Amino acid sequence: MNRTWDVTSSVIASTLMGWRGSMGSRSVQQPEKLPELYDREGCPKCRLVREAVTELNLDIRIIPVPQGGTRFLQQLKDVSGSDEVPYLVDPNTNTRLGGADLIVEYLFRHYAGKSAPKQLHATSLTLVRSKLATVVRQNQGVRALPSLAAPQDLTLYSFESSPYSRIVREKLSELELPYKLINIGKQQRADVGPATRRLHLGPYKPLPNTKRSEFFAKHGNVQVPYLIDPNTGVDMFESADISAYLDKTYKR
Ligand SMILES: N[C@@H](CCC(=O)N[C@@H](CS)C(=O)NCC(=O)O)C(=O)O
Repeated sequence: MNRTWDVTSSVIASTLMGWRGSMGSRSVQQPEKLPELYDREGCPKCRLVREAVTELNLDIRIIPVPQGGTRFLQQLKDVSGSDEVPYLVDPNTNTRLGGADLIVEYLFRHYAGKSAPKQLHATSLTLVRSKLATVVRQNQGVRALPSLAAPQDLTLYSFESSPYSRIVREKLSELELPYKLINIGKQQRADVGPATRRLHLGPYKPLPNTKRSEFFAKHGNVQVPYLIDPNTGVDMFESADISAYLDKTYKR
């Protein structure tokens, strides 16, 4: 896929989903242990769970189970009794759940003390839109590629609707690389727009005492995707560079 279409089709995919998974809640109760999500980029139901996780501002461990992948398939079957994604394991509450609606409702109930918003329900219309988003992306992220395992999990800063972050998440899915997904969805008007051309005039200031303000203090701006690979000591911005790095390091 050429770069222009890669970015354009990712923007179209986010537009098809109404840019859900852009906003993150202002407060978050990050649990002690990371909830784990068996996931596949491009799976219409998994997308709804990831949208919910962005909106809750929750960090989570993603365990990719692409079609044809074997690295985590048996583990998924062992914990869930099936090969279906999405599947959530929350070690904080000893919860194991399959199915987008059940997972999303559990996450909202447990981590926000309220019911999940209607737009995150897996209605037929929403699933058709989510499927279309995958078609527009030409099924990227859906099928496994031959890859090397990473001894330690990678870390990705992202939010679900971010077109540039999607490109990286698809790659991590195809290469069956588990990662800590740190969601830094937008929390105020001033966060809207690309890092280099925000719609808000004047100097950018994230909300204080947030993951965004922590990121800003470290990097001088807030931009996703941002990848950290503890296996090689690499940390980097720029979706095209990150994709090339992942191919070079993990694709066989
Ligand atoms: N050239 C960069 C563009 C990255 C970019 O613009 N990311 C947007 C999200 S899609 C961003 O970080 N916006 C600022 C924000 O969310 O605060 C890349 O390819 O990674």
